Order: sequence, then C-alpha cells, then structure tokens
Amino acid sequence: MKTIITTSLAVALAMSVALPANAQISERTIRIANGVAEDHPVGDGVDAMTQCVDEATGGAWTINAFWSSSLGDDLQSAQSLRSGTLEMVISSTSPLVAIEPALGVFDLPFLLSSAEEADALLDGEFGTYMADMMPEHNLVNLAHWENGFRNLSNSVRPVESLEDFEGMRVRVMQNNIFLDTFQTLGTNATPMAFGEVFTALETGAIDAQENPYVTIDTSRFYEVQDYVSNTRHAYTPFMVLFSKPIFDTYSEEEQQILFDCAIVGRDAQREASRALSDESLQRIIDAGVEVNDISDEAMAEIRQAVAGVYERSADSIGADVIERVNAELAAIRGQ
Ligand code: TF8
Repeated sequence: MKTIITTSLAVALAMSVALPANAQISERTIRIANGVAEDHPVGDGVDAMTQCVDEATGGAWTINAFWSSSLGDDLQSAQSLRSGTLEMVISSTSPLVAIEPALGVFDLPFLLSSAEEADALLDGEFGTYMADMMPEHNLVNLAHWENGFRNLSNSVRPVESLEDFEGMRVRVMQNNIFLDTFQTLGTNATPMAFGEVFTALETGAIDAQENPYVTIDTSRFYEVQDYVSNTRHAYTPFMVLFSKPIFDTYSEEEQQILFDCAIVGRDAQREASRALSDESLQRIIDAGVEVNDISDEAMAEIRQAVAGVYERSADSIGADVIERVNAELAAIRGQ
C-alpha cells in the first residue's frame, strides 16, 4: 500500500513539473473519432486544431485522431461521448437525429444553396441555437465544420431527370428525412452506416450513395461507381462534439481552449474543404467516372417532387425550428 501511494505521488510530482506554469492546465489526452479517411479536409481541421492546442497548453495535451470509423460510426461514437468513454467525434448532424430530432432541420432537401449561406447560418444565431440543444444530451458542440453539398453517385446511369432516380438502390444515412427524400424520388433507399458503404457498393448490394466530392474522392467511392450527378440536394454540417461528462472535469481555461481551437480548426477545415472540392472532382473525372450537371428544368421538377418532405418532417424536427431557420435564411438572403 505504502509503495503504491509513494509511486503515485512521484507520478503526480513528475507530471506537475511537465506542466506549464499556469496551474489551470492539466495533462490531457483527447481521442477524436472520425468516419472519414485522414486525407479528407477534416484531417486539415484536426491538424490546425492540434497545433492550436499545443501552443495554448504548452504541449500538455495529446490529441489522437482515429480515421475511417476505426472507433465506431458517427452515432456509436456520439453515444460513447455521452457516457464519458470517448472525448470527441466530428460527426455529420444527420445520424445524430437519433439523439436530437431537431438536428433534422439540416437534412431538409435544398435548404441551403451556397457555402456562404451555410457559414452565415451556422456561425450565426441559428448555429448557436442548435448547439445549445446538445448539453441536455451530455454533449458539447465546439464548432460547426463543413461536410458539404451532397451529390449522387451510382453505377446504373447518369441522373438527368426525376425519372432517372426510379428504382435505384441508394444508401442513405440513418436518418428518416433522407429516407423520405429518396423514397419520394422513387429510389429504393436503404439506411446504412457510412463505414459499410464502400463494400456495399463494391459487392453490388447497392447501386448508389450520396456525399460531397471530397468524400467520394477520399473514401475511394469513384473506384466502385460510374456516374456522379450534381444534385446538391443537401448541405450537411459537421458538429465537432465533445463529451460533456469529460468537458465538465476541465477547468474554465481548458474549456475555452477547446472552443477557441475548434474555431481555428474550423477555418482551416472549411478552407481545405473548398479547395479540395475542385481537386476531388478532377480526380473523380480522371478515374473515368462520368460527371453530369442537371438542367434547371429537371432540377425544378426534382425540388418540386420533394417539397412535401418539409411538412412531413415538421413534427419530428419541430415546426418552430423550421420557422426559425426559414426566418434566419430570409434575413441572410436579404429578403
Ligand atoms: C455519411 C456522412 C459521413 C460523414 C463522415 C463519416 O454519408 O456524410 O460521410 O459523417 O464523417 O454518412
């Protein structure tokens, strides 16, 4: 017993020597779960956040990122955060609807039309309003990063009209709004975790999936898909989530470092996401995938077809949340 006490005292002393002069910062290890590959723009965001944390803590914190769902998928990781067994996850909001249904607002088809609009919405009052819903679920949202505008890829035919969706076996995220949208478009939609998508496409269990170019590129979907159609049917944000039970053990100063550095990461991540998007598109084309735009006329028809999803989702999202996002967007668009 005595030896154990002496040893732990010695460890504690050794640790305090390694700490910066400011006693409000302790040694910390932060594990970050991710579904995407390391060369996805999230990697750039994590690098920038890590460097910021390093400087702010004088090297007292270690950040370990785990890629390609190696710590579990988005939702599983978020659940680990809630129970305090994992520190961080960078997750699309869509699978988190199982935890907070109001997040479904971001899944509404054609809600956003440009990256600038997305930034204004997410970095403004509405982003804060949504983030404020998370602590009651034992989660803290540090910032909104970018997943991006989603486009449909498939191995059947180019999608150029509403009719072209018919019968396609499409993987959707585990999310009822996406399910409704793609069923309404006439596809045979199957909810599936992201980590299973590549194999399902490869084996032909499904024909199609939808994600931003950077994901089609960095997750190598172009190897098992023949067509990409520019549907831009939804913009999904990432939430940079931290475990609240763990967050609560951090000093105020440490908590501030998390928020500040998540913002530094956000700016680097969004920049990388936008720069890489064009490069990714080029790589997809170079790999032999046929990429097509959809005419304005056909897009109008597609939008019209899924317009009813808003009303059908109002109960689960909350009519007030939808009203709020519409008001905020009208203000952003200067209407
Ligand atoms: C999806 C999402 C995912 C991201 C990623 C795992 O299709 O867009 O690609 O949440 O971080 O499931």
